[in-house]
Amino acid sequence: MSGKTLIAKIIESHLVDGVCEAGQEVKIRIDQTLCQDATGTMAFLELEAMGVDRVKTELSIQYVDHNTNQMGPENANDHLYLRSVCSSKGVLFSRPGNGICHQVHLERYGIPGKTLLGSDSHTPTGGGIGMLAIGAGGLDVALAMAGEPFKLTFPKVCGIKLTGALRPWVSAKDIILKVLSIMGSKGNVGWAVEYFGDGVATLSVPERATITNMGAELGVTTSVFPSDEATREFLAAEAREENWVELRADDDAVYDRVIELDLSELVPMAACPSNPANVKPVSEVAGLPVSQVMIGSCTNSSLRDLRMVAAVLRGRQVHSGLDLGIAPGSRQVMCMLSMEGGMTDLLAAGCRILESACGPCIGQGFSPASGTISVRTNNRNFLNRTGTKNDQCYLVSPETAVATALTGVLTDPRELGIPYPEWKMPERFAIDDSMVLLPEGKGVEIIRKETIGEPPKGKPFPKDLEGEVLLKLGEKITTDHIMPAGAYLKYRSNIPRYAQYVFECFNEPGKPTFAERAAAVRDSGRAGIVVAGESYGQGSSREHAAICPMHLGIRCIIALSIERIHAANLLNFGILPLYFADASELDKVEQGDSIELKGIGDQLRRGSDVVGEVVKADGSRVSLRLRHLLSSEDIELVLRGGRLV
Ligand code: MIC
Ligand code: SF4
Repeated sequence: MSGKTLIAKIIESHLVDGVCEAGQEVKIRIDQTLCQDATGTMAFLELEAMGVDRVKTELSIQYVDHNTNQMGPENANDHLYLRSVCSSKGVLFSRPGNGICHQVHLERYGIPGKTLLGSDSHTPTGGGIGMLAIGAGGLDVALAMAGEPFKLTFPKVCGIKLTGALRPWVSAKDIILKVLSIMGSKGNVGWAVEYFGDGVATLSVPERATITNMGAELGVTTSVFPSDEATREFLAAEAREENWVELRADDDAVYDRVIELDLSELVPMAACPSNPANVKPVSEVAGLPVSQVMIGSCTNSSLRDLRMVAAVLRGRQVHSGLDLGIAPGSRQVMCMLSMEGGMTDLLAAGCRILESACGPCIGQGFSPASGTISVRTNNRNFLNRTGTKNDQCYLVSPETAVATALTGVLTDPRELGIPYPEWKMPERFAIDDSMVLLPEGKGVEIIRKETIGEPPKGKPFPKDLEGEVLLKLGEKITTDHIMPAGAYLKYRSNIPRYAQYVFECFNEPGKPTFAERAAAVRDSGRAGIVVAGESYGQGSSREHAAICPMHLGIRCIIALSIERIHAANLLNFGILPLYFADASELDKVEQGDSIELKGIGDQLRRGSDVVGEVVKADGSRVSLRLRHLLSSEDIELVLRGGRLV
């Protein structure tokens, strides 16, 4: 018998149903859940629709970090609703200003060996402290709060063996960018990543969390680090040493794939526009003129990162040709920086201090000027995500970001020629949980203002599916393409309004929008269909990328492959995820064609093959070979029209 991976150990200790073998469906108990406000309102409306009085997890927490702009009443209405519904249902509420969900959760609530399900794709940040932390759609998180087990495919595990130690000016972000350059951002569905080897001990928990956070960009289910002395040190500094347990894979654990990284060989890296896996060494893009630098987001806004930035900026000035924005990850980070004097260094250097929230990472302000380069420490640089059309966003480490802020051009920080500030974990962080409200329980009035609408209900599938191909897309279509955030984020609680922006980036001036075309097809009684290439639904967990298309009458997505969280969201909202049998089948379909799938329910139940016909504008017909990957439970779910019917 060979030894076990850490991921297998945590799954086994939470197993409710299924067999722990790669590719098999398992159900696991969820200990903790987290929601953020942009996905949380729907999750709680769904929880209410399920008739749940009180959550059944060990800990459930709602953070307000995404929609804090409050342009108009919508965001504040969401906050009021969330605050009241959490109080009534037994959920902690982290007030706006307390920080970004993943950073605060790591600091105050993450526990090694526990399972965490979050309605945000970067929930695997918790893997930095040894949790099995997974992102999911809001409805799946609502089900977990209701006490239901979470269903996942037992992953194949890629072991990443770290040896050596990072050299000065090379940091955790460069490790995950290197991993992204090896594994890519597509084709990793069904995998999870586990870090092991001597190099692990050289990384502190905040550095590990940078790596597990951006593991989301690989498209893997989760990423996990062992829980060791460094984990104990971090928990002790958070006055939570009692939460520490030692956890690691067996010495003879067998991984489905092993990647070896000698940390001492790594160099500063940058993810170039417009995908996190489009990675090059910074030296290859050095010298590009930059109009703004943004240091923040749940990837790189810990005390470790910002202390380093403050130390570099001490006594120096941000280059006059650019703006440097800093958004500390949490109130704790902000307080520590203030107490230690780092905040004064940042202000004196000419930084723009932004709220401790997601902000620019999700296009909420600080958008760059058109046609200019923005350098950010975030995890995603999908086209237009900064809020500027056709943006050019480079993702880098805080070291590269601060070097760039000093010189005005993309700069390899090793070229700065100044000593690298050393990082030491504080003995005690500034702990203050007063911005986390504890629930009061039953009897609390749930405040629902006029901008908060009900989640829409699904409709059962017709016997024969007949529909129009409204859009034919290429590969790596992200949920940001499907359902843009930025300026429209405030409509998250109003599905008909938000649905107007589905696939907005593909609309052409002077022509009907996607939403208008889809609604017309829906109102004529036909189904809407979207086809795409590899890796459809990358990125954000936002279930709005399924709910809003559902509202517009989309019944089927046919792609070469679909990412995990998005495929689950489609099912939850009664949209059938199908796959082309091979790339030549995709070539048969054009936008404007009709597709007929006769006896769709019977076909799904009979096996994995689905056959149909493409009907061209001139009435000619071509046969179509498709596949599905649904369990019998999933088939009945989607045929019913999803979970909310
Ligand atoms: C993101 O980083 O894309 C988001 C915004 O945090 C999303 C959630 C959302 O769209 O509300 C995510 O990562 O899941
Ligand atoms: Fe917020 Fe950006 Fe992190 Fe998403 S990736 S949770 S928007 S900081």
